[in-house]
Amino acid sequence: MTETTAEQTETFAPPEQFAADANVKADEYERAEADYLSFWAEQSRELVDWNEDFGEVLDWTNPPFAKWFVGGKLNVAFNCLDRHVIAGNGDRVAINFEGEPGDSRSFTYAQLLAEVSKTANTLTELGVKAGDRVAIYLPMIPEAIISMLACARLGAAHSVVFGGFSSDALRSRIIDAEARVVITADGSYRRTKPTSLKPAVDEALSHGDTPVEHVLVVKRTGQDIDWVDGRDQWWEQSVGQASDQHECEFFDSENPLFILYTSGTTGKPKGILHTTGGYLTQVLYSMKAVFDAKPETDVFWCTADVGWVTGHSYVTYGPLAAGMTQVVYEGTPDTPHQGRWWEIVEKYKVTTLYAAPTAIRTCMKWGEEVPGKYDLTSLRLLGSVGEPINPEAWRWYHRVIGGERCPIVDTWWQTETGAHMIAPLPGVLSTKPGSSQRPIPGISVDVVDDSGENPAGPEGGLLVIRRPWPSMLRGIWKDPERFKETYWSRFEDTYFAGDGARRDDDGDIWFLGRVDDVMNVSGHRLSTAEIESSLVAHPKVTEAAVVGAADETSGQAVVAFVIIANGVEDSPETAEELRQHVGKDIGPIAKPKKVHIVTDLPKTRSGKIMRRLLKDVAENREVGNTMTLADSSVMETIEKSVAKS
Ligand code: 6R9
Repeated sequence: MTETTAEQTETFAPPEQFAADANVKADEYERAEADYLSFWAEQSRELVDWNEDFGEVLDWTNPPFAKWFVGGKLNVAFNCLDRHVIAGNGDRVAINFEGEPGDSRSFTYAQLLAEVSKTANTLTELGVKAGDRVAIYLPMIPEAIISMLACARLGAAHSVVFGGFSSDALRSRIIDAEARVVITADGSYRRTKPTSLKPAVDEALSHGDTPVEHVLVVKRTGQDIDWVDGRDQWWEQSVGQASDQHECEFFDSENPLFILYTSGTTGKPKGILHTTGGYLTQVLYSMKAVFDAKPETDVFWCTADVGWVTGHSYVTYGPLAAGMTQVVYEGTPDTPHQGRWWEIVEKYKVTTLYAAPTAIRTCMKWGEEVPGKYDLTSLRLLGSVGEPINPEAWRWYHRVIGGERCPIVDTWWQTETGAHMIAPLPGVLSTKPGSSQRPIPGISVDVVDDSGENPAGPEGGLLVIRRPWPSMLRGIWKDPERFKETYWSRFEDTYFAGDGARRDDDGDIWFLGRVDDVMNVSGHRLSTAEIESSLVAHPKVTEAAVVGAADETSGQAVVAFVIIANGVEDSPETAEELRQHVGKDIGPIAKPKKVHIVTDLPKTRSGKIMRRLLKDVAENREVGNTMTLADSSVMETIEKSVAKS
């Protein structure tokens, strides 16, 4: 047996008590498979409060456009708030907020309902109606969650734009979604320094080409900001004075809930559209089955920002709809010290921690004595999301953070899938470091070869999803053709996820990374094309190629190869200027780790850039087969200039 197979067959059985108390038992897989539509209907009726019951479970007469829980009516915010208050749990803490500078606030379910009602009344006054779109550009503060729920309450779709994105990124998203209102803050705290947000909104709206009528501004840092009279309003004044009573309407199961933009293989981000009934059903089912949610006793903490899908499903909608007490933290893991996360776990007695492998690897680097100083015994379940978790990080997470007592659920899913798709059921399966294992009950996936006809061999193949699922994306905003083309054209009636995967001898799934030109940097999706277009838009650049190079901490790092214009100096300053340019243009996470100035790029005879070869260079490997290059000496020249820089 080779070392890798030995590693891969090592498993960790769930602790006995955990298995005995688990919400979901082993028979669920079979039960769901026997009739997956009845299974989802049953879950939906059990977990969601429907104001009017649905008829047909799934309408798939016009694939790939799905309708789930046809004719049912619900309100997502009612499910996240009112129903818990009605059930007598109004005094349960919904959110324990921890600000980066050390301020904290908590909201019970009754208080959160009052805040959301006030915000819904304010938005109504600003003209927001069911069917409209609202852009949310906020730091990780409770107002972000309150704003999302207020939109959901009104039947308006939100488009949350990550606070780390630039004004250009914000502007293009506002224009594409035709948002009428922007909710933002003066600024936020990042590594103890106040950073500004409102100026990016001002800049985004300064071209006069957006439909935005109002900007609602939360005061977070108190820094000086510009003000546009008639357009801008302080949250504290408007929401502060609004009534805390709001009667909600109930909307169709397929009413849009949100649009969330994500990187694809072309430069233009895709507006992924999610609706209400199916989304809430699967998000709630995953809370129950994968996170084994126990609302009376659990303290849930998902460390993701609401700017990403993980924050949508597992900060805002999942935990609140499930009636959990959760922790929301504004800042970075090492502010003001490297033990901040563990201090928070100890302070709030967190039971369920959901984080990204990149953060775990960073904590590993800081050393186990850091978490060793805190009491982490409240933890009972750990989760991982965003990228493959390498077995070494998995074991560290299991041993150092979980005290060898907590199962780890490695959850594979995407912005497009809305909720978990592949993850172990923690009370049922023996977990395996590095593998997401099996689709959750009710979901059917496969790993196929390039033709899509055959199961992939041991070296792996492409991950596909066989059947529609409740929380699937309903389309790309205003672009049905791109929706079909991107996900449903490679194989007929089968969803193509864009991920490479393989199955081991037990049938467990291991992810191998993206198979397209999408990079994964610290669990965030970035497209090579998007960064390349940003670089070539700079006057000093004539051509650019970007690759994701393996990186110990962030999974992948952005490495750019650029050809500069005549007369521009080949200097470290130029490279730095280009890095900063991308940071400003797209956002700090897109800033290349390295910019190599080169005189040529490797191209095929048909003119396609061979990123594979550049990746070899970026990862310090011997360069692979250059036979198809138009000019085979290019790679030597590139290697020489890279060695120099
Ligand atoms: C939830 C989220 C989706 C892409 C996905 C895949 C990668 C996410 C993973 C994982 C291996 C996991 N990914 N979770 N790869 N194991 N547990 O991250 O959504 O930002 O849309 O990214 O992330 O490549 O296709 P999103």
